[in-house]
Amino acid sequence: MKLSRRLMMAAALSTALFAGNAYAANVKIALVVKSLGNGFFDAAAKGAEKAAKELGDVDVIYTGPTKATAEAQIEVINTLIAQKVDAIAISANDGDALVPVLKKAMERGITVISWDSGVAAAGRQMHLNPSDTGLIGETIIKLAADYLPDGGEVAILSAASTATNQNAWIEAAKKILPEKFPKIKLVATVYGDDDSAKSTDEAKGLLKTYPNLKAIIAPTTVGVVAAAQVVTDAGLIGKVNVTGLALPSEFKKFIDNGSSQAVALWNPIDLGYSAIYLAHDIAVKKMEAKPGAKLSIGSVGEVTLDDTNSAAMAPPFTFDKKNIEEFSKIY
Ligand code: RAM
Repeated sequence: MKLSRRLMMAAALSTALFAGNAYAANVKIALVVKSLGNGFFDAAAKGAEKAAKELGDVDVIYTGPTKATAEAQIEVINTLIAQKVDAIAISANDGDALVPVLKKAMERGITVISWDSGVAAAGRQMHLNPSDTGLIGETIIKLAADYLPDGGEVAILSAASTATNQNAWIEAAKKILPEKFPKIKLVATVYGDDDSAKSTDEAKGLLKTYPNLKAIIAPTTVGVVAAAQVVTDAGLIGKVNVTGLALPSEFKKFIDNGSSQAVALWNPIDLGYSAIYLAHDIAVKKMEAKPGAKLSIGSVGEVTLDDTNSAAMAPPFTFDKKNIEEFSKIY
């Protein structure tokens, strides 16, 4: 009896060693998103699972609140701290409000990184941007300007008013507007909170308040769908062009029906993959997040951290009539 138990233990041990796992439990990494039910984050979660499979010793906890608010994310993070996860990779609804709770997580030995929408430097070890912020800001204006040779009024329908990523892109867009797109007049910026109903109301409000509006720019995959649906339902196809950042699988129908000429985005699967990969390698101390560090991200490649420990991935990609069909099958 004793012998066979010892044999069984030896067998279990060699299996663990063979798996490269040396007794240790898997690395538990929480992929915390702005809100659940958002197709963009579901695509990122697919990438997260892909990374977990390749790394072989990761359990991904895909989680987030139902509403895209900082308060709701704080609750989620407190639960993850109590659960003793090894790492948190978060897309933040507010870069400052989350700092205290994320500091608490780091004090307890949890690795914290932000991705997509950043946390202020004090609340994370590194931040991964999907692309260069200035380039995204310019892209969202250009997408509208390309179809407005005579210029005209445009408005922005954003996500939450506290969202780090959208606020940075809008700021960058406003900066280059006068110099590069002097004929484009930005008349308003409104916030749909990455909530379909609120985004719909805000888009309707824009059309009512600005009868000469030529384009709605929504740098959010939730807002852009809502705006295109509103323009379609209002019979304004051809009068108001909807553009911004859109997930091809959700947005193809609006390129098809002409309510939008073109939109842009990056690969959300690669983004989620990278977030898990980096959180893992920092958590297991394979690499250290410090200015100038070159961090390798499996099949995605490599990024270099700047002096705020932030890095950016690839340039945004434009989707229009010619290619949206192909990309709609991927994400
Ligand atoms: C929404 C979210 C996300 C943003 C994309 C483009 O899904 O606001 O943070 O990166 O749009």
